[in-house]
Amino acid sequence: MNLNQASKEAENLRKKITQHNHKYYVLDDPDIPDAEYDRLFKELIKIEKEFPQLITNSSPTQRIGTTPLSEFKEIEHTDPMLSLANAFNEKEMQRFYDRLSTELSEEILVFSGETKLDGLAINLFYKNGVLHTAATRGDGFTGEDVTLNVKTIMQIPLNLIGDNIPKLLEVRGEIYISHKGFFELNKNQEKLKLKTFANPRNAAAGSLRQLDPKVTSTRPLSFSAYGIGNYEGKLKFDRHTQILNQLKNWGFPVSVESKELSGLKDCFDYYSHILNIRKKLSYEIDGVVFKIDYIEKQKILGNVSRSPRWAIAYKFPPIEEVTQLIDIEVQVGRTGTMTPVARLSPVNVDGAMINNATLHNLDEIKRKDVRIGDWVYIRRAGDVIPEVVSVIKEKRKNVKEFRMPKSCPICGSDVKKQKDKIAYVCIGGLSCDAQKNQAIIHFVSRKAMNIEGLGEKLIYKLTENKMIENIADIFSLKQNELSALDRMGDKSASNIIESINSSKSTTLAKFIYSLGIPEVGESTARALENYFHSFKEIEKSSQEEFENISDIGPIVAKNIKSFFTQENNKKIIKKLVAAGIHWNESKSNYSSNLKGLTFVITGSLKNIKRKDAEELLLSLQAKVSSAVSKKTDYLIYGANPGSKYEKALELGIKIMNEDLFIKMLKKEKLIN
Ligand code: 9MJ
Repeated sequence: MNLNQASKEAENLRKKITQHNHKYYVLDDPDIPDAEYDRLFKELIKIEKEFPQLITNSSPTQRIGTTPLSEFKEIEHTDPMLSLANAFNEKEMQRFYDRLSTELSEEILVFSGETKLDGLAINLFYKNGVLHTAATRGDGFTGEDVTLNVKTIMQIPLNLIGDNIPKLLEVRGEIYISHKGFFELNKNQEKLKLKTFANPRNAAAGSLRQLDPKVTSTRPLSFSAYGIGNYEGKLKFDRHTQILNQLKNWGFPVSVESKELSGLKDCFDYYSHILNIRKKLSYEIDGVVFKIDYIEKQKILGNVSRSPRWAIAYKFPPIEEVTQLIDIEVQVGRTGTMTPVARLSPVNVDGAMINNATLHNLDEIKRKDVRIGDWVYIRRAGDVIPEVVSVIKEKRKNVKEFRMPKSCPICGSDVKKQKDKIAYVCIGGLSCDAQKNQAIIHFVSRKAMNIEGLGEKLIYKLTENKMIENIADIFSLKQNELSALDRMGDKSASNIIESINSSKSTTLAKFIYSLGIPEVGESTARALENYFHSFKEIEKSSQEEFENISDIGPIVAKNIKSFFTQENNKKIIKKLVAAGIHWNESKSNYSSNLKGLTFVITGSLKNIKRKDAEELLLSLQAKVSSAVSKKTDYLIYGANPGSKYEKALELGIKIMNEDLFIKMLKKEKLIN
């Protein structure tokens, strides 16, 4: 065989294998015996061995990469990955329907009804029909590059099949593990004396986040497509149901339960139907999703913050089981809060083994009258912490009442009830090992300073040996001190020092988040960065100033102020900065003419990404809204602006095209 013949033959075999993969893994309907498939595969391997120059990245022989990664790179989604707003009962569903009905001036709304898979959202990016990259949702704008792992999932086509292959296509869907896959995976993990997974969702996440694609390839991961992001192609789509159908034609598994629905009654019937068949499904779902079917109408409704206004997840009620409560212990959190936790006789709640459940606080224990030895109902909903719902009083025998300890079980300090609050706290502060350790664990976590290799066990060891007392001490650790620890090699110690050093370059938001200010999560930290752009400004601002920021209420504002007032915190921050932690404050100390103005962006922008445009506006202390109203100050429009443009004209709102907007950004010296 010469190269030319080999190239043709390899192409032919790849096409055949791709078709058979689709029939076997997606349609569950193979039309050749396994032996015949193996013969085709071996034939392709033989040609590729003889002519290695013919191997392509998307060849079916290249599903399992050979070299493990050292880390996942970040990938920016070209179109943000939104998450769904939830409805938990009929009333909330009705309210959603009424709002859309009013806004669209239509009584009967047409929806695509879908099951809501409980897995991990993923973005598959295809260039000219070939899988280019795959990324997790991350924060919606940027995710982790898990391409090599995703390529091992047989249900995901490496090459699209069928006609009208688009130039660009982002496929959105869920990676999950079926009940059967989960059961077998855990059985195997037990056999290998490895950690078992609490539920299919965790198992899917753990399997996808393996640095070695060989490991992922052994995990029973499945995929289901439910939408698209960025798309450039010949076909035009008017309806979401059309998109689902086309995704099927291009070779993706799409839920067979998807259905077109008209009106609210159809939606409620669909919900009841899926709830009825839920137990019979081979995978876990936690509700149903309703999406406005006509794309034009989706555009009219737009998005709010990170959720489409044209879709909702109507969640199923949580699942409950009965078990015996063996004991109640208290856990001491990062801020000293004592949370009573029920130790349970292990019970399987909808596929997950539950050993512990939260009792929230002492008031809750009293209200529910929970006693040690009681038989209790345990509730679990999706990925949230299981909780004790109620007690079966009829079964009560030989029980003991729980008392909140007077001293902290970890450090022995006094326990006090917080003023005006229900929580009991250990007053030990950072002298309490539990708080100390939890504060450090939070500081190094992925979304905070992201110091890899500094796991919980090691942190406990370091504090126990008095090698670190607080978060700032991490930066004084020496490699030889680390490698002197039990079971710590030179290489691991040097890796840890390296990740400590590389963590020093961070963002202002991540740094604020990592400090562990009570009730300051990632989004509040980001709001603080967007508003102030300067750490010094944040440190010296007043509670009132914090309250000016939308999303920050008086309690959080007070927490922030009081955090920066405490001497001990000031000392630690000083040390952290002296250790070399830094971030970019280039937009700081800037008072723009746009402060406080509200902008709406519509249509497609050519020269700037919408997310970048929004972030630049936020950095100028302007507000960005998704809907045009009397409160809008400016509408920025790109190509095909649609109804928001009309509405802005109607309301007499100032409008500016993309070019003018870019000029304005240049004037504000935000871009060159
Ligand atoms: C799930 N999880 O099954 C969406 N989803 O649509 C379905 N998730 C979704 N749709 C837009 N069926 C954002 C998320």
